[in-house]
Amino acid sequence: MKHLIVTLLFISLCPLSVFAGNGHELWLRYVGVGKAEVSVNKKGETLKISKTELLNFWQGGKVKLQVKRSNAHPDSYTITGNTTSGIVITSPSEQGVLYGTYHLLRLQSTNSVDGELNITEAPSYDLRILNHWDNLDRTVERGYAGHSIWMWDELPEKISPRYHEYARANASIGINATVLNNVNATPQVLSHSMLEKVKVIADELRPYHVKVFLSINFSSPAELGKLPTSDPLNKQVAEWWQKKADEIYKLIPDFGGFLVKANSEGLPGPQDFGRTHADGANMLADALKPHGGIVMWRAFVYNPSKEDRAKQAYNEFMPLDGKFRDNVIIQVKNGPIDFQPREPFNPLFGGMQKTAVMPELQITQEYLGFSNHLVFLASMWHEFLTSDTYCSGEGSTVAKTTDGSLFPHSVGSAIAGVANIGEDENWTGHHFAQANWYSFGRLAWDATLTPDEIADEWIRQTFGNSEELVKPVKKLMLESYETLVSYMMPLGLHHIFAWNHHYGPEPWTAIEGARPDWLPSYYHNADSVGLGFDRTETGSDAVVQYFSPLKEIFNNISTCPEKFILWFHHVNWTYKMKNGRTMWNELCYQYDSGVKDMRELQKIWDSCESYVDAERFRQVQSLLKIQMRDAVWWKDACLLYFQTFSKMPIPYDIERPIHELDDLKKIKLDLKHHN
Ligand code: GCV
Repeated sequence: MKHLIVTLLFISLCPLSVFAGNGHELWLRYVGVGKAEVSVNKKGETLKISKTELLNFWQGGKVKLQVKRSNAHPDSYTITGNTTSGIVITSPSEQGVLYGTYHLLRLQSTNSVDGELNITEAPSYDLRILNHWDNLDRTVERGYAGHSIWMWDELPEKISPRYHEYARANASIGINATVLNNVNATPQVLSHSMLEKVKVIADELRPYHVKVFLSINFSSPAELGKLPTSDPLNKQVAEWWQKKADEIYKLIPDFGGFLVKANSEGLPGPQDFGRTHADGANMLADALKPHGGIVMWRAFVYNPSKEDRAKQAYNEFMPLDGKFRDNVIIQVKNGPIDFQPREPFNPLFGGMQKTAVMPELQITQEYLGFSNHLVFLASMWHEFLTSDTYCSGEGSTVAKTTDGSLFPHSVGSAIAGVANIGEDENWTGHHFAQANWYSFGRLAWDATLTPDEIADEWIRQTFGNSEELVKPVKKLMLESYETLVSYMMPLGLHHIFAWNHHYGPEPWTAIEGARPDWLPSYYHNADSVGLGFDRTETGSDAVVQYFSPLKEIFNNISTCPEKFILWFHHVNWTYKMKNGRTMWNELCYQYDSGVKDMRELQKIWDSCESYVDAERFRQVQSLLKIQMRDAVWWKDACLLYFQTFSKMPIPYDIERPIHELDDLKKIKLDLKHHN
């Protein structure tokens, strides 16, 4: 007993020492031992979790947990009371109480339990879902944190403790669903033996109210079911899917539904049979409907054609608006190309109004330095969610077009994030990549949260409340996104990555016979006149897909925001930017500022050494060195290459290139496993 008291005293006096510095606990580093008395008004597995969490960690006295019927959103909750007389968490559902519980603990961890609490929270999006691009052999497409956490070989017999930890982490930030496997799906995922494994994971996640979905391959009836076709209008095919749905729901009664990548990047789909995306989605929706399941049908489609790739998803899907069943949601990537460091929003947001549309964000950093670069993505997603589409006049933000406020749909609202989770001890490779998982959950819960608010709460929970640490680390996080855009692809440049991976720069790549829309020159169009993709009405006319006044703003070079100028315009090297510099000089200064700002971010982290445990400090410090070197690599590669077209000097007051272009062209990274 004495030993226990001494240990507890030590724990509460020395918070950092309770945890190894490996980051495995994520933001859930509750310290100390709970002193709570917790009462519940009902029995239930999820309520029990709330009770246990509070008994273990709440320092503030009595808490009453109550599930009470009401018309409020089922996931909503209220927290009232104070630490002296007691706190009451009320929700129409058990999961709402759980979200309230984690919110209360979050307030405690961030030193924000102050006086009388009177909090009401309801989620922005009904479905807050992770998409794992995890293959059944446990490799992860675009995954940079080790192998998949789903141990298919061991299942269904052996249950990894990770499943439970994963569910808890997600529930703590309001994530309530997950797609377990890659959108590049194999038909085998629907075999009975696989479904029995999926069932075990679903059982593990259920108490935390995380619902399981699967990505499916459209050719499953032919490939798995051995039917002569997978044509969605074929009766046998529809029956095959119905039977498959029955089989799934027998094992997993609350199964969420299917995510589908069809007729995209070589995957099969309804167009193989002369049918439309709506035909395909509706056939699957009909199979799931009796069970309450939904279809998330991806709009990420493009083909090598004369049409600008940025226009293709809109062209394909707009004519189908209103033609989908009411349990279909169209899942659209934030930008019209593909998760680039910076893109304008995809015009399907606000464009499609009669069909539910959900944003797909990429948490894993496929195009943002893998898990080597520190970049806080709440900044990017905030910019996206608050972008004005003008579809119903001013203020029609992307968030409002998708969260049900402008266009309510009976299927509800949803938002997806491509997970950055793997079996690395710290889950995400880079300790700061945890903040992106965290931010996705928090923004899905409350799309109005600012990057500043999210960073603040994440830092306090993950590293501690010392202001000497919170202030600089917040600055580091909040500046990281602009910094990365500046050293990689400023001014609207996009997709100038290396051919066989998306890590380093290769604006020069030219591969004979390759799909032109997979080559950087397709996007940057550098020539003796200038740089950038002409998407104005005299170019590809992608601007026409946006509502007025946005289309006019983007169309006119003098009103187009300069952060998108090379996205929408082919700009002369000598074009005068708003600050009076030529476009060429501005490009140089942008790259240079990316490098300079990186040096500042490095300094900031070093100044935090005494506030962070040695293990996490060193890991981040050494990754920042890599990021710093990469920033110089990006700057030199892009400026030296584009200079071969501009034929203008790099302004003499900025850092000189330290590489030769020919040497940079020889760099070939062996990153195929990431491809
Ligand atoms: C899962 C990009 C990525 C692919 C990804 C695809 C998609 O092209 O590079 O790895 O495939 O997007 O989102 O379907």
